[in-house]
Amino acid sequence: DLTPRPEHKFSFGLWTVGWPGIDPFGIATRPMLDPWEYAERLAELGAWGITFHDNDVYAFEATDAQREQATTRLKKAADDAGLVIEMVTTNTFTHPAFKDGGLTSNDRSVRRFGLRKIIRAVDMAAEMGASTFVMWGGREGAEYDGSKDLYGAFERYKEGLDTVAGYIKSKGYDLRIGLEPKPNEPRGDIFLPTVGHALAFIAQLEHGDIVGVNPETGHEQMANLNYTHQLAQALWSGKLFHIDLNGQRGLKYDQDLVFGHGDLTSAFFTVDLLENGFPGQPDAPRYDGPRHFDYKPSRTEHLLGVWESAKACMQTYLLLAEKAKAFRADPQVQEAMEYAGVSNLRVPTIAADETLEQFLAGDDGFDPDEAGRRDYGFVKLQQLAIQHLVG
Ligand code: GLT
Ligand code: MN
Ligand code: MN
Ligand code: MN
Repeated sequence: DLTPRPEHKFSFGLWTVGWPGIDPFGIATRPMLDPWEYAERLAELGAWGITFHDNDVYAFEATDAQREQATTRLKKAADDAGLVIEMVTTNTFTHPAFKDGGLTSNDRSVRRFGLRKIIRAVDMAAEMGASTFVMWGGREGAEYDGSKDLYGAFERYKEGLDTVAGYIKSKGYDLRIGLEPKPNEPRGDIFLPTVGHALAFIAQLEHGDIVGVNPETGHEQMANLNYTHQLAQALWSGKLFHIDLNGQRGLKYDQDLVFGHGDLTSAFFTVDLLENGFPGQPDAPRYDGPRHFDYKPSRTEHLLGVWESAKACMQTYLLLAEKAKAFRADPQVQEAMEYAGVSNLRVPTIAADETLEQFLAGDDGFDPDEAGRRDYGFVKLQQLAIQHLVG
């Protein structure tokens, strides 16, 4: 059954379906609706949640009264439609003031303004009942290496994150921060370019316990990385707080295609990890958060195509989920996995009751040549995945 239902936890950024097609070379190709109209329509399509930036809902220059009015209206629309506002984020990239960043701008007055804007959005996120606060530092970076005090940039980034996370704790909000890595675009080089960099940065924070990652499919692929491996490492580290699913075809500009419209085989294994966890590892963490799509309906599509593309994201996910279940349940696959040694990797290399001396004293009668002649059968296993995927 490929009908999206609330239990699937599908959610969409309002800026995704709400993108009117403005790109660096052209103006809008379709009208912009009010935020609540997108929310209502997404609920009809079977979505469970929505997410948004402060300025997706009210203008950068909105008065307090205007902010209040817009967020109240959106919250009511979401409640009436049965939608969860699961994540909220801040826009610290559109206004020209942020052209050199929000938390790492060379201009201290911009950093102070940016930090206040982020903290105001944290209050709004808590009011909306969100559980995740995403921070995508798209403008935190540089085009020219000489333009930044790089040590200062990391210090200020840390200062900013710790201030926001410390504020969340001091208020007792039930919110966690998801840092979203991206290697480039709009900056030539963005700080925290990949999941690995974000995890290493989080380890340096004072309040890193409530800071994790929000990896986006295309962003990791723009860095030529394996998205599923990035998710796996974040999960293993207990830091996979949120996800942005979409599609990307190779090393080029950020395409934000429909989920599965990029590297389909990779998408299959992404869904396999999200749906099946780490099979054979009962104590391993599982991701049970939102299946959040951060894509852009292509500029060639009008409103009909916007809704078709949102449906496509959810349908592709459900198709892949079915196939990933069937893949894992297939006795031929299980046999191929045994042959490949997949379960062997779960066995600790040194036995629990073995001392390091005992370990170093023996050689297990190991024959390197024999090990070198081993056939792993990974190709056969992959072909079984392909059979499930396209069969
Ligand atoms: C922007 C970016 C996305 C981020 C959003 C959150 S903003 O659209 O391209 O990848 O997830 O700030
Ligand atoms: Mn993107
Ligand atoms: Mn994007
Ligand atoms: Mn994203």
